Amino acid sequence: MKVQVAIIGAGPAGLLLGQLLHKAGVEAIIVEARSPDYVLGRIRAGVLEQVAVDLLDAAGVGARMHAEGLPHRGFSLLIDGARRRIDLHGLTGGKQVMVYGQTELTRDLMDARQNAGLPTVYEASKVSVHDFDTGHPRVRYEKDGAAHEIECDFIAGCDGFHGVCRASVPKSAITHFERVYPFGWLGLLSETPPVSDELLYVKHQRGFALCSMRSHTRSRYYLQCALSESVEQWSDERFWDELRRRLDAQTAASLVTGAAIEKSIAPLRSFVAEPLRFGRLFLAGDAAHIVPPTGAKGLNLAASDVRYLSRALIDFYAGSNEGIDRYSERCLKRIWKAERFSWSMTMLLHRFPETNAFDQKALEAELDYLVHSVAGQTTIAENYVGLPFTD
Ligand code: RFL
Ligand code: PHB
Repeated sequence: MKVQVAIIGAGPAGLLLGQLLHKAGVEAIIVEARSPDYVLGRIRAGVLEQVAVDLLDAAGVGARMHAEGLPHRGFSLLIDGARRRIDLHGLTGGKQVMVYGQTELTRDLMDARQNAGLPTVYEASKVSVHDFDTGHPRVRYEKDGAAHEIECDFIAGCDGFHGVCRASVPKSAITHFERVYPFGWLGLLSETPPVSDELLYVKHQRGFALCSMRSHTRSRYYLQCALSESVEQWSDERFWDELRRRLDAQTAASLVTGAAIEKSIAPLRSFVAEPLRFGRLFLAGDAAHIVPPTGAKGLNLAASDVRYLSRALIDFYAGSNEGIDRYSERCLKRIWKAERFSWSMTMLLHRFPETNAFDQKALEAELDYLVHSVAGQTTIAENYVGLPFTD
C-alpha cells in the first residue's frame, strides 16, 4: 500500500500525530506491535501541561478530558516532614496543569481514530523501516503470518524507547546522551480517595515518595525502591506501611488504603538522542528521549515533539520544507530544558545510596533555598507547568 506518512507506534505520540495529520488532510497509517488492550494496560503518566491539553483540543479529542480531568493550581513538597506548597497558578500568572491519566488520553485518541475509520495495524510483528535516506521510504511488517510493505513519503518513529526506528539509524549518524539512576519507582494504583487534594512529592531519609491521583476516587502512589527489588516482594500491606513511614504523621493518619489494581516497577533514566531527523525518518516522544518521571515531563515532551512534527509535515504538503528542516533543532531546545528540570528534581528529592556527603549537603541546601525563595519557587513552577514555545 501507499500512504503519505507511516507512523510506527500507537502510544500517545503516534496516536496524537495521526489525529492532527488527519485533521489537516494528511493521510497516515499507524503500525503498532502490541494489542490495543496491552497499550491501554500500561499505567503511566498523570499530569498534562497546557501544551498537551491544547493539542488534544486541536485534535478534537479534549471533551472527556475537560469533563473528567482535574485542573490543579499547585502541588506540595514534603521535605523531611515539612510541607511547602508550590502555587503554580500564582507564580506563573495563572497557569495550571491537568491531572488526566495517560490511559484515558490514549483511549480518547484510539476511539477518535476508530470513529474516523483511520487505518491502524495492531499486533504487527517484525516491523522494519527502510530507505529513509531516499525519497521513497518503506515500512515492512508481518501480520497473521502474512508479509506487508508500506510505501510512504515519511516515517514517524513514535515507537518508544525500545522501538525499531532509532535502532535502525546508522551508529555514526546518531549521538546518545544518557544517565541511569541507581533506583526505580514502585507504583501502585488503588480505588481509594487521594490522601491530598493536590500532588505531594516527598523527600525522606527512607527515600522519595509521590502521592498522585487519577480521580477523586482513584489514587496513584509511588515509592523509590532498589533496582534489585521485584513487585512480588511488595505486598499491598508492605507498600502502605512504607508509604506511611515516608509521610508526616497527619498525612499518614488520613491515608486510605485498599487493594492494588496495578503495581509495577519502573527504572529511572535520562536519555536524549541527537539529531531527531534522518532523511525522511523523524523520531518523536520516548523514541527520542526519556526523562525520569519526577518532573512529570515525558508525555508532555512527546506532545511537544508532535506539535512540531505535525506542523512540519502539514507545511511540507503545503509547499514549505522549513518545518522538517528545523524539526530537530526546535525540539531539542525544549527537550534539553525538560531533561534538565527532570534531572534536577530527581537529584533533589531522591536518596542516592552512593552520593558523597558533601554533594548530599549541597543538594539539601539547594532544595532549602529553592523552596524558601520566591525566585526559586517560580523556577520550579515555570518548569512544572511547561516552558513557553519560542517558535
Ligand atoms: P510509548 O507510550 O512508549 O509508545 C510507543 C509505542 O510504540 C510501540 N512499539 C512498536 N510499534 C511497532 N513496532 C515496533 N518495533 C515497536 N516498538 C514499540 C509500543 O508498543 C508503544 O505502544 O511512547 P510515546 O508515545 O512517545 O509516549 C511517551 C509516554 O508514554 C511517556 O513519556 C510517559 O508515560 C512518561 N511519564 C510521564 N509523563 C508525563 O508527561 N507526566 C507524567 O506524570 C508521567 N508519569 C511517566 C510517568 C512514565 C512512567 N513510566 C512507567 C516510565 C510515570 C511513570 C511511572
Ligand atoms: C502520576 O500520577 O503517575 C505521576 C504524577 C506526577 C509525576 C509522575 C507520575 O511526576
